[in-house]
Amino acid sequence: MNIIRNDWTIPEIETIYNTPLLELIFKAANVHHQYNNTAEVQVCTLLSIKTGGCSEDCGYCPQAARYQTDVEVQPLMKTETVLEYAQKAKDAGSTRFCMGAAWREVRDNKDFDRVLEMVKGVNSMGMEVCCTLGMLTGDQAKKLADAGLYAYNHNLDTSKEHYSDVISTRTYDERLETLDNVRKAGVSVCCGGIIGLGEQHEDRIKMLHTLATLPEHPESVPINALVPVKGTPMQFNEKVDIWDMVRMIATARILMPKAMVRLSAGRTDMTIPEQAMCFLAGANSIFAGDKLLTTPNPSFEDDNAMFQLLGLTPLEAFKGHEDHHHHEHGHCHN
Ligand code: SAM
Ligand code: DTB
Ligand code: SF4
Repeated sequence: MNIIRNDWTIPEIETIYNTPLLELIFKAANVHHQYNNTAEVQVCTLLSIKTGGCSEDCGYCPQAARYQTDVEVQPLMKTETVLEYAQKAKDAGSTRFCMGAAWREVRDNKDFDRVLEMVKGVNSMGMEVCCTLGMLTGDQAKKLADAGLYAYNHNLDTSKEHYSDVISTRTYDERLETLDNVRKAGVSVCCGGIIGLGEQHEDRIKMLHTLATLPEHPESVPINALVPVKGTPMQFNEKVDIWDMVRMIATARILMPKAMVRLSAGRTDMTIPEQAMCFLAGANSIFAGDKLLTTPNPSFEDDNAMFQLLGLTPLEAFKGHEDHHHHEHGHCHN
């Protein structure tokens, strides 16, 4: 069966998520092998272009101004500096460069103009450019698209029901609206969540349901394990169990066969065999470079060694979804 479905039901997803672990991994690995080249893993590099001092109250985030964390506030970087980082990432083998800003939303000002410049610059280097800047209007999404933006990251983080326990300064519907604006501008959608926020299994299932029943699946789905940061309300949250991570990745893979499922935050706490289990369960993308936005991540050297060991190769730029800009929205591949 080679069909992409957008009509998954909660009971169906529940059944998949609750499948005995090895059976679930086996099924996900099968789907992955059927739809994708399982040897190819996309390597993305993150750069925080504006750090800390954020007005939001996301309970997991070290960049929220209201929490006392060790993050140093930094205004928007110079374009030149950002392009230097992008070149380094490219030289290290990254094919996607993602710029993150600790903003609630984009405002139409000089800073946004500068981000548009950065997007143009990175795009002209032949890398896929991604941004994560908070909420966007339709107009702002179009401006980013015109500047050459390839993808936009905007996470749902958890279920609609659990959302207000994690964040009170914006709503789930506002998140969905931005995703819609991004989609309509013809930009590839990157949207996923975090586990370890004190949610129930039910919340994870509901979040996956929301993602898998969007009019079009996100082209990439980051699955983050909470990185507990000192000073945030979630600093003492329990460490995410590796098997929960595997279960989440496998379920995402089965529901959204063609999406890039990204094994995102949390890899510094995982061994290579544990990460291998995630790749087997369908993960086919990682963030590389020794820093995520503000927290540590494995080095390029360590990841290269892991790729060698596991027989993985970095995915070329623009290969994952070369038809993205050509196919009609709302139309499923088959
Ligand atoms: N401010 C923008 C926003 O919130 O959309 C963009 C940057 S924000 C830091 C990007 C994403 O990073 C969040 O949506 C969240 O999923 C993830 N994130 C932030 N802190 C994290 C943490 N401590 N552990 C895991 N993921 C985290
Ligand atoms: C995503 O889902 N994870 C990345 C990226 N998208 C922007 C961010 C992870 C941030 C982890 C905490 C930090 O480094 O500040
Ligand atoms: Fe701000 Fe984004 Fe962090 Fe929330 S996740 S506090 S919006 S930077």
